[in-house]
Amino acid sequence: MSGKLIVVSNRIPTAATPAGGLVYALHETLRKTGGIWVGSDPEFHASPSRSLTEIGDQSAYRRLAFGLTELDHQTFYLGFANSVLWPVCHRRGDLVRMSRRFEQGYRRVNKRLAQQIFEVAKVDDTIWVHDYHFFPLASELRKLGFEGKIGFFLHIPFPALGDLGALPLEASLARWLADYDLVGLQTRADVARCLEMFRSELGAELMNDGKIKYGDQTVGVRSFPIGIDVDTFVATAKRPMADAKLAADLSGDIVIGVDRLDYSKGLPNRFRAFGRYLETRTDKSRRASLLQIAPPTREEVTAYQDIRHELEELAGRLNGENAELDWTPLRYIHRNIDRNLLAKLYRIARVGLVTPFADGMNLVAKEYIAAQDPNDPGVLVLSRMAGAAEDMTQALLVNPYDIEEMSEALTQALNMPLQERQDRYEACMAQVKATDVGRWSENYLSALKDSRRKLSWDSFSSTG
Ligand code: ADQ
Repeated sequence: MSGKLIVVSNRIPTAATPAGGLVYALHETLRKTGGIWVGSDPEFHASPSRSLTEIGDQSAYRRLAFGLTELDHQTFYLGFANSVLWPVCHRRGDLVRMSRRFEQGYRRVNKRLAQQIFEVAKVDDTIWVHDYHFFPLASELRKLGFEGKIGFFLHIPFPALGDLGALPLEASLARWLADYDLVGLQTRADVARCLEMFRSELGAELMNDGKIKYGDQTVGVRSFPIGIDVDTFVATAKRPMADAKLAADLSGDIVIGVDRLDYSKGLPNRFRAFGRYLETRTDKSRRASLLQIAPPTREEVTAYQDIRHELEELAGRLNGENAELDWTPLRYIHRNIDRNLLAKLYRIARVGLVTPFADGMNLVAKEYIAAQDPNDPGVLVLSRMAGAAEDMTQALLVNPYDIEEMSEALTQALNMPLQERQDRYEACMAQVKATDVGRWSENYLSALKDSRRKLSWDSFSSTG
């Protein structure tokens, strides 16, 4: 890469060395290459100034924050990004909330951000934009005359053609995405949906080299399944738990779930499936516990308040009906947990229960596998609807709408012989290693470097 790398994401990490998969990987990439990370800082409430503001430690690369007004927060972030695009991409058109103000806020923030980035970008720089908050950013940068490479990576599922109808007409994903050089998606199924969208678009053509021709430019669409920082996670999980009392309290058959409290994660059905498992188990002396860690997220959005109430009611009922004086079947923790402790909790859990209705990838599935003891691994029960299921086919795959099937999978997982657990673990672990997040960002950036937006003659004959 000749110029510098500019990463754009909704949030910017404020810690000198951020913890956690994706943020850590991007931090490491920028630390090696130098460059700029642009994002909004939750602590930075100033009204949007014309230029980006330097924040945090600037030693290895620069961190530049953009400000959001209260109106931007309501319309761009809570509104269009999280009450329109998020539900559409997660097949929940019924939860979409429409407002012209949302669209205006989304366009306003993307336009302003493009201007702010244009001030610091040179033509040989590469801009890597992350996620659904910024679909139109490349279009806005192109309007300003930026001719350099711009890549996009979507972390959440690419919507099905039928679901795109729930977007306002002006929000044309095809038009917006065509202004990038390379669109990265999580899975092959996402790529298929994205190509289907382009195929149905007047003026877009699929070229011989697999790229999309749109107007006088081309865009590449490819899958880059994201992963975790495997070595760090394995090493953390191996260290013994510091709190001996906690380790003793958590003995027995622990089933673990770890998710942001989001309606896409399928938590109510997970609780129901666990309740069904308790009801139907033949050995009543066997006391499995579900440890569900679900920190709050986007609590100002009504759909998130509703899911919280539903879960609290379900948890109360499940414990009321099944608990004994010395046994609480469901422990439901509504806050963040230190990642070191999280890795150890995964390791002691006999089952990792990951049952989203829709999920771009789901890193918890990969973290659970990486944390296991290879000599005595636990079992991953994984929704077929998670991107992770495309390659982790040796997990126990379940339909997250089918309570009975999930309850049976729990029984199977808790009774699985050692040899089968090891075989399944090894197959899943091979996939986790193959998608290590460091390699993911290298692969993406190298493909972006090789991409070319302007039409070349060898790609000219179209396949319709
Ligand atoms: P998320 O929807 O946030 O990510 P996921 O991939 O599971 O979903 O990542 C969550 C991360 O947060 C994991 O690293 C997990 O350990 C951590 N986490 C969750 N609950 C926690 C808690 N209580 N305490 C501490 N840490 C917690 C989006 C998409 C996914 C996609 C990722 C990455 O929705 O589909 O896999 O981006 O691309």
